[in-house]
Amino acid sequence: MIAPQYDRKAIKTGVVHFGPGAFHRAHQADYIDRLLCHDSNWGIAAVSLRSPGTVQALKAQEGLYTLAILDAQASFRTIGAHNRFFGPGEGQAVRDLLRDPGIRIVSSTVTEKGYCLAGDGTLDFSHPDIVHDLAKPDQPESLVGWLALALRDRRAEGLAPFTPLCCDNMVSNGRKLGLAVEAFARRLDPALADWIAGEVRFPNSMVDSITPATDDQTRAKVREATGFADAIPVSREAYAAWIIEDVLPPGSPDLASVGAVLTDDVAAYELAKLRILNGAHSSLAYLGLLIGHETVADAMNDAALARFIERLIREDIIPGLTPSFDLQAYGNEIVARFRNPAIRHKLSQIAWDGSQKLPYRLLDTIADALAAGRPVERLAIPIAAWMLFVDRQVSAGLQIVDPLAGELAQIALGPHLVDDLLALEQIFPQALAQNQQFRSTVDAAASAMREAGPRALIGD
Ligand code: CS2
Repeated sequence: MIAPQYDRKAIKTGVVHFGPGAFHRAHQADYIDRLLCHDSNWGIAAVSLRSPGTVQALKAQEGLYTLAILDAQASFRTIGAHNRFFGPGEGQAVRDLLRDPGIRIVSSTVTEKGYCLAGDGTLDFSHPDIVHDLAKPDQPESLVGWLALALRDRRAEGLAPFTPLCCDNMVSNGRKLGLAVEAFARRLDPALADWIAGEVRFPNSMVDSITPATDDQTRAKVREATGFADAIPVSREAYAAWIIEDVLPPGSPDLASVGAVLTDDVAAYELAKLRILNGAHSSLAYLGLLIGHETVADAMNDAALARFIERLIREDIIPGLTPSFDLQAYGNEIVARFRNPAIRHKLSQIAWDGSQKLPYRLLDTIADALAAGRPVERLAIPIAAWMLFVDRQVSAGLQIVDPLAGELAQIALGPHLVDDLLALEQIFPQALAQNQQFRSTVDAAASAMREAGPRALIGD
């Protein structure tokens, strides 16, 4: 294994990261690893208080693991950015660390569901983790509870706050997290909530790099290329982008020096990425799985499906976006990325957590199209495909990975699949669910798909 090009013993911890899964280790940790070559203040503490797996494995490898960049040419690097590790049962040590003024960034990739938000994007006070954390604010389970506790400690000790940096795929991710933490704190101590509102920056950020889950094939590839039997390598495509709202306070890591973009206008990039890339990804996932494909690249090799996705992007998604940059070129680049044969990105991975992903990825586009009088027939097809996917999983006795899995399964077993799914307010905002045009278009697409199969709808 090639060791990182900096003195790991000299690294101080400056970032605490909640959720050190594959995406974090392939994306943010890569930026930080390159930063550490010229600034040793930004080692990352990896925190995973619920599942021990990754943290244990990271510890066992002294924080070192391989990043495989799989594209036209493959390359392999050793990342050594993590220098502290906290798993289940180590909450007190995390609390102590978060008091350290050297910690400037508390970042997170806990997936959409990890923020405990309701359908309208505000904190869900009925979420069991939030109920728990309000009852026991010193022993939080949720990220929101953790941030509130750690900020409370900082304030009590007269210290400056750290900057929470949300790195999950949600519209206005930082703002939503900030409002959630403030609302949570307000229930406990209004003065703390005011301090959070006034002193803490919650930058919005857009993160992008296609990162398939690590499997035995990834491990074998890494072993063959590097000779290192890495238990936890990660792989991604060569493309990576990290766009961060330019509100980081002085003393923050210089992420721009390693290629992150700091800008006042994250919104345009964020919306374009979520709606084009993630919207097309989810559409490919549900349609591709119903047709019988396994990976994104397989699905893109299906000429009719690829044409459908390209039209969806060009004729349905892009017209709803403000053209602040060349969206067609951006869309074409995304389609080319999907075709990358070196990446085996399973459609089933993208299909997970549909209830959390559909709103930002497709439903917002549909709502905008309806408001502007544009057609929604094509956009309704992936929604119908998600419904039939849920139905198929349940009928086949297969697992649905989704925080609403219980509700979804119950609906799929009943007689009114489309109506009952549309009634789930956590997914479909009322105004959309009650829109007759939307309802009838989704209903028609689901019936046609059930009778004639997905190919009948995507065209040739
Ligand atoms: C994917 C994303 O799994 C998914 O749902 O759509 O993880 C996607 O690969 C990334 O957002 C790309 O940046």
